Amino acid sequence: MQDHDSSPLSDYIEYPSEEMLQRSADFYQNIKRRHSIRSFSDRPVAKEIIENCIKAAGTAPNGANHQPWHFVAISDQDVKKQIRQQAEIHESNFYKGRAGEEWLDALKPLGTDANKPYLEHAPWLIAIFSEKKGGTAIEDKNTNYYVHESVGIATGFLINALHSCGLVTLTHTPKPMSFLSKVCGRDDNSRPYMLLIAGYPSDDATVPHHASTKKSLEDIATFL
Ligand code: IYR
Repeated sequence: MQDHDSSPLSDYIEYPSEEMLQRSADFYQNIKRRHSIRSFSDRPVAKEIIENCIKAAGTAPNGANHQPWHFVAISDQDVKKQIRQQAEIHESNFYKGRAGEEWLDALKPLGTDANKPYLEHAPWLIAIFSEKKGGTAIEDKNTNYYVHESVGIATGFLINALHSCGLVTLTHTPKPMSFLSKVCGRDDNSRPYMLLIAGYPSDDATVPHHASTKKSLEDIATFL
């Protein structure tokens, strides 16, 4: 490797192989209880929990450590209302036909429609932005690399973190999402990536059967 500043890996933990196997099984059992939820309680969730989960997301691997993401965490009722209003306008056009027949058919077993009450009911909306230009310092305006991949992984970390502390989420991508930049006060350098809804499930929350059927290991993996 080329010469560069570094320090010894000091926080790595090796587990005995039995424990490693148990941990892999436990992780799977735990993550398979994650479901996209579309009915939220309005029970509040402490800001510090969301802060910790965003800090966890910020540790995701990314291009050249430029960390090309920004998270806008919204609990303000007026801002949530604005987001709901704008998202529902776009979703209404989408469900009225803009999506096309094939897409609408694919969504039927999920039961989704243009009505998005959870955008107002859930205690937190986290708007995730990707940053076109950046660097390791916040004021940098250099090229960012693998932006989509980096923000996707960070979003995965965030969903996992929220699930781990007992919250449910929904990944929401209203199309187009450009209205989010304005509502969240982001400039041209920020591109809306996803809106993550987070909170407690409502008492009558359901999971569509269609969404809980997962492909087998044989279908999703090849071992060579
Ligand atoms: N954004 C829309 C439509 C939608 C699209 C896909 I692909 C989904 O998996 C679920 C919904 C909505 O939120 O209703």
